[in-house]
Amino acid sequence: MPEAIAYERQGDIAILKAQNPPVNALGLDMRKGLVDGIARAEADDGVKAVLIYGDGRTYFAGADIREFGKTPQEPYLPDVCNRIEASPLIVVSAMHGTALGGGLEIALSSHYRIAVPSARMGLPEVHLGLIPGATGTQRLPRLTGVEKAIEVITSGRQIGAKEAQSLGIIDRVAEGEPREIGLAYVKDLLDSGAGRRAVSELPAPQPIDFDAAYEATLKKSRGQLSPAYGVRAVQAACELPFAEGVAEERRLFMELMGTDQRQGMIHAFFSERAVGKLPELDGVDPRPINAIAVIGGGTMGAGIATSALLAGLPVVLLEMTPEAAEAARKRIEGNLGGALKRGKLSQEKFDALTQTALTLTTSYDDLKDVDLVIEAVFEEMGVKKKVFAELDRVCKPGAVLASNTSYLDVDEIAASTTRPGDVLGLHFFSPAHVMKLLEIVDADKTAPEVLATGFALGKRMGKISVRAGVCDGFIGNRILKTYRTAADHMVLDGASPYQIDKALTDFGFAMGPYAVADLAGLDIGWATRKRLAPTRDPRERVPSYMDKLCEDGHFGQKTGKGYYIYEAGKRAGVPNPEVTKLIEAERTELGLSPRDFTDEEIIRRYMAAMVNEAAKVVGEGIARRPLDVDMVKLFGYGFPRYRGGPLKWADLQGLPALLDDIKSYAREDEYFWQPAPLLEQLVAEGKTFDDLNKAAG
Ligand code: T1G
Repeated sequence: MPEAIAYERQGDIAILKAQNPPVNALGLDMRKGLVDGIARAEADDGVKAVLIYGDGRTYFAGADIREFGKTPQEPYLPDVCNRIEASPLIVVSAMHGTALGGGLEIALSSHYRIAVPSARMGLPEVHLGLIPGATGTQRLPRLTGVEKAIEVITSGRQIGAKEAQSLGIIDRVAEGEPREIGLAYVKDLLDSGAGRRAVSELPAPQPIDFDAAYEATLKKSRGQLSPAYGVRAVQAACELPFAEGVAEERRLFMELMGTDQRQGMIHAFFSERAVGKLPELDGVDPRPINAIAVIGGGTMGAGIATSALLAGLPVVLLEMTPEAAEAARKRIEGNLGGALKRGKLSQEKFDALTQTALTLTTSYDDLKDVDLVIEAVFEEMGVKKKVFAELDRVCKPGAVLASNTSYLDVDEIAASTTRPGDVLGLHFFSPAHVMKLLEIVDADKTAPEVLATGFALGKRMGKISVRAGVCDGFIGNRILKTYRTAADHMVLDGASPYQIDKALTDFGFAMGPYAVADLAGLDIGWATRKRLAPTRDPRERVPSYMDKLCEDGHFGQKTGKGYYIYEAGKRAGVPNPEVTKLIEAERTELGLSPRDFTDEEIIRRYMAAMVNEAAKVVGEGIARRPLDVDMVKLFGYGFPRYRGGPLKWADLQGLPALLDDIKSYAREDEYFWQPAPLLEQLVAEGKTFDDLNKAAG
């Protein structure tokens, strides 16, 4: 096992090379290696300076996140930073890749900093429910001033080398390998007689109105704590001597370390990276994808085509008529228009994507050479089968045939072809070129390499891909239907849709279920209610008050009226009094006497329904692991990231209490509230959903 930090001497320069792939995370051995390396350099006769750089793809990318929640071991990172800065030798950091969190804090404790032009740096700890905990909140504002430091720390964004130099975070940018540019810079410094330069000895930065900044940050982060804590830590840099500021930073850091939010966000960090890795696909090579086709150029088809074009794939888009095909091109141009306006896409690239990489056709014969087809036509089985019959006729052997259906049975679609092994579901979320989630539906006959091809495409499109089994609504929409129903039941029993929306946004959702329904279009729910009505169990409670609004042509945002009324040009709506009247009328008709609901009870019931159905989805193997459900809800349904996902939230709440809730609700409505067998099993065995994640590997 190579040393975590390799020591080397070159002339009067000691070189500390970090070698802990893949990202030089600052685990215990790295921290010890740095402290020992500095001491060795100081004791090494003739050494005048130290160069620190990272081997492999990056400089230190931060503390080792896997160590969080465990007993911290010395040397602690803030002490390592202070030890580096205290050295009588000049210490220089040469950065490449991503110098993040504790990595940037090491650099800020160095006396001089140089970076390659492609280097990126930042303090992303807020994305882990934390704040910089190794002096970053005390050193950064001394270099950049308070406002910029607060912006960098509360956003957690990555900064490019050029901007970092303009902010005074780094001293020099140079082309070349980090080791070489570092050595050259050290030589320049020694030749110029430069001395050690400690950021901590710079004057305290000018204060601002921290209470106002704190409140504004808390409001903006919708209940997430860490950004607002970042403001208080920077405040300490202004109001306290350096060492006391560092102690205050540590106090705030450890307070956050003990929160559920920290656990939720670290769960999200690792789950986001694990969800696309399926052990059953180890060693399975995906089929090559050099060109794809999209059937249907409506909102979804155009979004999928846009996402593929942006991923560098040529797209053949098929529509029924030339006019419809041109309309699809217009939609794609609209999707790309935003990036063009913001300068993220050049006019030249825009033209190349919409004129060259995109080909329009009305003939299936033009699909004979593509490697993968995604069907995005009207959500009706007969229509889907017609399309797949055509694809079966024209597509080359080995082409992957995918359906973007949100609900329909992919096994049935596959069975309508002669090559069911080449069929899978690729369920995108609207707008498909923006939403990161991709449910990859693994049908009964889907071949492993076809599933692997779906994941390869998802990676290429920058999606968070999650494997889902076949059932009505797969993972996301199936669970949505259940917690949405729980909300509808609360409305019938006395709660208002607007109180429910408020309770859920306070909980951290970007929007409540009724505002989401208006955004998605009330006609979708209406069509589903009608589709399922013939087979509905009489014990099922399904409110009908919204059918009346839909019959009158009110489908939400797209018609200006739904649960809310939308003034032209305004995204947020105001409650629609007609809805309240319709609800009251239905309660009277059903002989229901409304009762009050607290926000807390609304959350408990809504989340209990979500968790219970999610446990059924995992228990049936529709989702492979609980973390798969969490990622679906985070990336497709606006679940607050700082809660980690519904099943992580459930673990943090305690499964026994949740099961008790469900059992108490079942006494009111045994049909709807049937405890998930998996939940009962976990409680009986004293286990958690996280135990299942670990077991699934
Ligand atoms: N600790 C442990 N493992 C890490 C890690 C880290 N900091 N960063 C990445 N990994 C693992 C990751 O799980 C994956 O593992 C592999 O490395 C490659 O990562 C005191 C408190 C650096 C931009 O928040 O943002 O310092 O899945 O797939 O897309 O103030 O990783 O292969 O088993 O993401 O090229 C602050 C987190 C820590 C940076 C590279 N630092 N990392 O992205 O590769 S808190 C961060 C990233 C801190 C101090 C505080 C990204 C990346 P596996 P990857 P990538």
